[in-house]
Amino acid sequence: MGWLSVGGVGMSESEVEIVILTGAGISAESGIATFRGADGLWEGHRFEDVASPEGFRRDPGLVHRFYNLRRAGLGEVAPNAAHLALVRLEREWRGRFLLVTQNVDDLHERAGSERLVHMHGELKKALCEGCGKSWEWVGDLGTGDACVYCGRVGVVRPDIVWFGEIPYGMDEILGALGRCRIFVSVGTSGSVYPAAGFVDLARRVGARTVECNVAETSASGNFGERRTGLATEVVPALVEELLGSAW
Ligand code: BV8
Repeated sequence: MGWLSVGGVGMSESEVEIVILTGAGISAESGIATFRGADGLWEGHRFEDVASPEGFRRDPGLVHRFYNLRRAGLGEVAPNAAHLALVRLEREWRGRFLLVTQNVDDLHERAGSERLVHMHGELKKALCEGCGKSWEWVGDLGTGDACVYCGRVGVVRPDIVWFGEIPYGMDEILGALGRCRIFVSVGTSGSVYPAAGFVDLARRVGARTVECNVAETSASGNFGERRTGLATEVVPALVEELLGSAW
């Protein structure tokens, strides 16, 4: 077991925890559009209007269509070199590791990630607002679908965390952020909370913070380091550096 000098403090590698946060930018080179790369509108609707409980109550058919299109699109995309580099880091890093994604696509798990939290839910899951149960779902969802557990109709929705709803896995995420020595964000604009505040929590415990993005973001000033470039280029290079532990 090697020793690392983390900020001048000697630590055994098994103590060094890495937390990775990904956003839509890591899936962009796989062909999945980012949220704010476009004009932030979907079929003329503000994203926040469609991805909200109010939007779902107002027009469930529109919201189901928004997610059905994205769920169907998963069959046409594949993980890219950035997803695969994070799998290598998870498998070869000798300390603790947690990958938190804001993305609702399935590219991280298809790449092989296991220590993974989908804090904003998953396209390939359905949720019953009647009994609260969730289940795997790969086809279209609609207002006529019944809950596979309680049988109710009209209360089934995509298992997605919408604006104003509590993200999944927060206890695990906050625990890891409180222990981490390295925090890396990949492909996120830092425009949605609480994810956008994770870097501050990592800095508060003295972690090394690295932002990987193709461009500067409103959050860039909160990071100690930046790796500017395409995720498929900068993430494999950063993983190589971290595993070389020459830092
Ligand atoms: C919460 C699922 C409390 C849907 C998403 C008023 C009322 C209620 C809440 C609020 C309020 N005001 C503010 C809030 C909080 C709110 C919020 O933050 N609003 C924003 C608009 C200000 N947040 C919430 O409501 C959250 N819940 O606060 O509950 C709470 C808090 C803590 C603890 C307990 C309770 C819930 C928010 C979840 C919303 N759901 N997604 C869906 O996906 O359909 S958000 C959605 O946008 C994404 O999931 C993602 O998380 C988020 C941000 O998107 P990004 O991933 O960053 O993507 P974006 O397009 O913005 O950026 C892409 C980046 O990639 C860019 O920087 C680009 O440069 C880069 N890039 C592009 N290509 C590449 C690249 N980088 C590298 N390589 C490339 N090739």
